[in-house]
Amino acid sequence: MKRNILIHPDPRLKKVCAPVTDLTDELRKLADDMLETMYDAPGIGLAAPQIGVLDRLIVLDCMKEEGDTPRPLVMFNPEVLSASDETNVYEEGCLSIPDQYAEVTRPKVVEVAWMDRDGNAQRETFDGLWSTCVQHEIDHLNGKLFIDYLKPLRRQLITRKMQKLKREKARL
Ligand code: K1U
Ligand code: ZN
Repeated sequence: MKRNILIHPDPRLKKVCAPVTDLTDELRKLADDMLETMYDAPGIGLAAPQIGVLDRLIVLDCMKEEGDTPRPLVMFNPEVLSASDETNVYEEGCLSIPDQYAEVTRPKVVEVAWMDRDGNAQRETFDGLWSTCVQHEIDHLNGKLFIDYLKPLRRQLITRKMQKLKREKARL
């Protein structure tokens, strides 16, 4: 089932999410719904708070080129174990901040641990777009948006645009 994606500003997007302690069928269904919502958007990642659920759950699939084999990843309680000193700049977007893009500098390579859909512990090193995306999604779990890396004036400008967008949507 496709879920509704919250648009910034929304207090739920600023919350620190709670760790998942018990992997239930309800949470597996939530992960499936998030993948469906992400692919439909379309996006390369989605975090549970973006659909109003304050649990530490993210999904991602950065195989975005035509003909790429999909690689959906479901991560409960993702954690960055180590990050490279070398950084990378990527022009990021966010499904909760539609049509706004900005360059964000992040560690180029990160090692991440998580629990998968079957409850197994996983660990992997990510580089390139996968690294950018997994860091962006983990930020969501800590109430942080990519615009929080920007200068205050630029952030305020984007926030005002989003407030206007939400007012227009509410009028429809
Ligand atoms: O978390 C989100 O809001 C999803 C976001 C993830 C992301 C994008 C860029 C850099 C870091 C993290 C998106 O998926 S925005 C949409 C997007 O980037 C995209 C959509 C279709 C094809 C390719 C990319
Ligand atoms: Zn986002």
